[in-house]
Amino acid sequence: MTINRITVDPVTRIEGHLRVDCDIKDGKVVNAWSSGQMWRGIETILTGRDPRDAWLYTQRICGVCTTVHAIVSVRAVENALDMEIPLNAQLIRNIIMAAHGIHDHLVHFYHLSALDWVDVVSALSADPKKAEQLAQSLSNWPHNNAVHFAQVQAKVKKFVESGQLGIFAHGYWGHPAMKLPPEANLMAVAHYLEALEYQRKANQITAILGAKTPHIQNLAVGGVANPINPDEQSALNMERLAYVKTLMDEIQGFIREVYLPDVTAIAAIYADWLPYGQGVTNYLSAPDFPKDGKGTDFAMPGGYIPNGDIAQFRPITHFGDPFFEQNVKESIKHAWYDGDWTRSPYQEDTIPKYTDFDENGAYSWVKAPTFADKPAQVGPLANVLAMVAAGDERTRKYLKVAMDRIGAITRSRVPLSVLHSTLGRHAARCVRTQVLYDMLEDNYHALLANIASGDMTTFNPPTFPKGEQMGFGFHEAPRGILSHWVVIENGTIKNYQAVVPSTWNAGPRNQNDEKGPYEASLMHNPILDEQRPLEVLRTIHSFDPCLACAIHLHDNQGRDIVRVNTN
Ligand code: NFE
Ligand code: MG
Repeated sequence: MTINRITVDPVTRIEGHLRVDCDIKDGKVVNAWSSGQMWRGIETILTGRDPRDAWLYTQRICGVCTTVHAIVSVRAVENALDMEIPLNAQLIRNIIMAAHGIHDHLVHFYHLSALDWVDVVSALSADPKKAEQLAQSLSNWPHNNAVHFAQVQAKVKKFVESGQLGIFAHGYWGHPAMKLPPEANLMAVAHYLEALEYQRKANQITAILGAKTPHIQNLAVGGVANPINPDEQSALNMERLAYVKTLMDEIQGFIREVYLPDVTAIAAIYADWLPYGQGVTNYLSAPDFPKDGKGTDFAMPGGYIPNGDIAQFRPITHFGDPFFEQNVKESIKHAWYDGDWTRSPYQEDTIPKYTDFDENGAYSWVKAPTFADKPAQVGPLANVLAMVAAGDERTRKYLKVAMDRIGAITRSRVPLSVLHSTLGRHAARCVRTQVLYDMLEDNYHALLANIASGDMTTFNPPTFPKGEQMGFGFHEAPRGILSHWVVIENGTIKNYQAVVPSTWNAGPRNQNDEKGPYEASLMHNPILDEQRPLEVLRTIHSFDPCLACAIHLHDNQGRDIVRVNTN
């Protein structure tokens, strides 16, 4: 049999520019390459600047995970200064992280990836009454009724008849790998549209506390800039906090009664896909939602799981944990940079050297990170596995609900091992969202209780000693563990590096020529139609790629990395 090469460039419904190449033999992927096709220069401008300003710049690395590069930047500087922040500041940051994560996961499932499984055009032939029966068998969501479904159907019909599918243009409609009955497709399209509303409500919480979104404005090295006065007109008063609670109550129903039933129903109906997409099974995640000002006690555990064996889980236990610091390296052997080294982020340089796409040499702007010298998969699946390994009760509860639902539809006992897959990443993201909602509530109530106790402090001013300090911060961002690494000298930034979730997952082969997580997960995926490689999108989208995050060039000498003549 011949081997055919397919190149998907660019992969759409993601952030940034990603190219994926696959070799296909006998209808299966036998080799794969992931290539980041864009690069930028955000970190270059940090050298020589005030570390207190870094978060405002780093946050512009991405317009999707907007809060995360801000949070982790202040954490890195606070770690370098060995600082503690006030409890109120930690709780306000936690609420922002939870709300942003929920928003991000809803957008990912419904708007960035569901249409790999849901055929919008097929929804037109659904019987709204039967769609109602199906939807009501899955959940008590009040909008799951025939009248609403018929309205959605009429809306989509208008799109199709006009020949302008708009947001639904260019999907692989009618593809032989699409398996949902028309009624399930109609229900899912209805929820796609509703999810636009609910992701916005989650994001409003971020905006209320962060002053705006995308790109919050309320952080400071040492805490937050939300003055608290529960009675007066101030940045954070009872009226604002009550509004946050109203929004929380509104999004809870959608998370529990729509997102979870939808993901588990789709996973069950596509059970034939459960064997695909495993890839790299070393999993890395960060503990997050600190309960104290110092970051020594976390509500969501994280750590490292080698070879998919949760019995070997080793937790990361505190901000500054050397177990994390000493095991992270990046390799540039297969990336478009000058040299061939594998180094700790503190010691990296970034000198571009573009050579065109050379599958045996350099073929990506993304570096290849390793943990303990091995590639690692990051993201909600890594996070959920770590929480299960650490015995987190709520994660176990929601995971059981999800697995039982899949089991009820497939009429089988579904082992946890199915999570190591394309669909497993969706299921884990959904389970994580359930836990994030609990984090939102817990931190909201903790904030109110702490304010009620009379504590109004939100900021501890940092002081910068002479000489050199090094530090790193980590955060479990929506796409996985994010870390920033900073070297400060006499109060200014000497070196700054970010090792980002999509760098871990989208990275090319590493120093030992081992495949990165995207590449490895594509192996053995079935490809029914080489002209329309829907299956490649399914597996790649399940990671929720963000290429702007993955490649953020940095030059610690402050030289120009690129010159663009615009005349
Ligand atoms: Ni640009 Fe991001 C997240 C970060 S990355 S979306 O989550 O950090 O891969
Ligand atoms: Mg980097």
